[in-house]
Amino acid sequence: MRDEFQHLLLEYEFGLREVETKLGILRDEFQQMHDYNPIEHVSSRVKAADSIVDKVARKGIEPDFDTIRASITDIAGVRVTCSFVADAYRLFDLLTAQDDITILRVKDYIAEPKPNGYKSLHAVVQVPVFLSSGRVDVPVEVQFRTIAMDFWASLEHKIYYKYDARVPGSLLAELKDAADTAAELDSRMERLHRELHGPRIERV
Ligand code: 0O2
Repeated sequence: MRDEFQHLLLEYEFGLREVETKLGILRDEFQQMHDYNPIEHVSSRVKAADSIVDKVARKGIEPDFDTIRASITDIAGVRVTCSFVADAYRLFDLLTAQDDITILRVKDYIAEPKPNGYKSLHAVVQVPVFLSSGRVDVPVEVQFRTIAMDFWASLEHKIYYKYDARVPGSLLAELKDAADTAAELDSRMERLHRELHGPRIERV
């Protein structure tokens, strides 16, 4: 049982590597072709075993491997932090257009932010991994966001856990306000960037 679980997690680890390689190739090609890097930072993680067990309990799903595979799609997660909103969408388009990538689900919290102010573009994609036993298709959740969105989300996450999900109303209002400020900063920075580089950003 333990070995089977370890093997399951290893498949997700390989799925992450595939997606990270794809993102690294896009970043390096952009840098070389356009002298421009649309990716600020990429981080990834395989969900900790404890968090998977918590999620299984929270969702009330059967704790067998097949159900876990089918129901929990963020066991492998990659976060792509970009300078500008346009880059977040551009990277999403370039990654999901690749032949061996299948889009399973998209949630565009940039176009439609969550009520608390959370913004990010989420895509659950399936990527093939070739093992000695054959091909397995591994779901990976990829989150695309700007530096400002990432800054906000990481602070909000800390506050949420500090208050054990019972965040006081005044703090929630401040967080929403901060999210609006972050969105305004994103717009201003992107406008400045366009002024600086002219239409070049449109071409790359
Ligand atoms: P962690 O620690 O990042 O892994 P799901 O429960 O995943 O099947 P859900 O919740 O509808 O379905 O998925 P969604 O909306 O795509 O969000 C999942 C992930 O997005 C979360 O993972 C967070 O990483 C991030 N996220 C979503 N909403 C918020 C938010 O309001 N604030 C912050 N800071 N992050 C958010 P986990 O598993 O919750 O956490």
